[in-house]
Amino acid sequence: MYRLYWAEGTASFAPQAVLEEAGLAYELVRIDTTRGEHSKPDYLAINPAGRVPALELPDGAILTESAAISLYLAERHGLEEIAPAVMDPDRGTFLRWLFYLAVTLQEAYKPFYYPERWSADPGDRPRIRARATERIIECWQPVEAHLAANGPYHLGERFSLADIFVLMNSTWHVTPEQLVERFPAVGRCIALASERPVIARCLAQQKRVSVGRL
Ligand SMILES: N[C@@H](CCC(=O)N[C@@H](CS)C(=O)NCC(=O)O)C(=O)O
Repeated sequence: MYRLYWAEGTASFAPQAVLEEAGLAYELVRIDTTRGEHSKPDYLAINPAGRVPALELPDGAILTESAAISLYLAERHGLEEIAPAVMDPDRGTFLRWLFYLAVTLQEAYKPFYYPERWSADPGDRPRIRARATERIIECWQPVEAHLAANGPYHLGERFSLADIFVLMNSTWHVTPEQLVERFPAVGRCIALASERPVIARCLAQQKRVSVGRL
């Protein structure tokens, strides 16, 4: 059985959504990041980077990195509809956006949430966060342009893992209503993705945990 080390409001959302899309049995292990459990020895023994998510495979091996875990699971379990296979004409566009969302957009949120990693001087924090806020918007712009021209999903009418990553990134936005107001094509993609039963279930679970009702 898979074991997903998971925390609400984190990059564990996408791997969980893929496990659910595939209908796989898995154990969900909550890492309470609000109490710093991701930095404690028990979790560091699983993921020495101290980041969530991590996936334990049935043979005991550990995978980290949300995009790698998600793609691995989708390909391993034949979810070719949401992860176009090697010879699929949509493969290139799919990989382009999956990587962009995981590597560029996702990372743009880091200085906002962890400004202390960009400067040891606490006085620098407001400036780092202000610039991160601008940078986040810059990084959403190409996503909006692509979805406006090719949407509603990244692959047109075909829902994919890339759309799960857009939704996940949007949950990190401090003012999601402003994000969708500014980027309507992103808003439409997120709204459609959220209506899918599996995604709705994962979102509801995040909410339940956030208000202390796991
Ligand atoms: N690139 C990694 C990023 C993982 C990551 O940074 N997760 C955040 C939560 S979204 C985390 O564990 N933060 C704790 C920390 O950085 O100390 C992935 O996509 O899995």
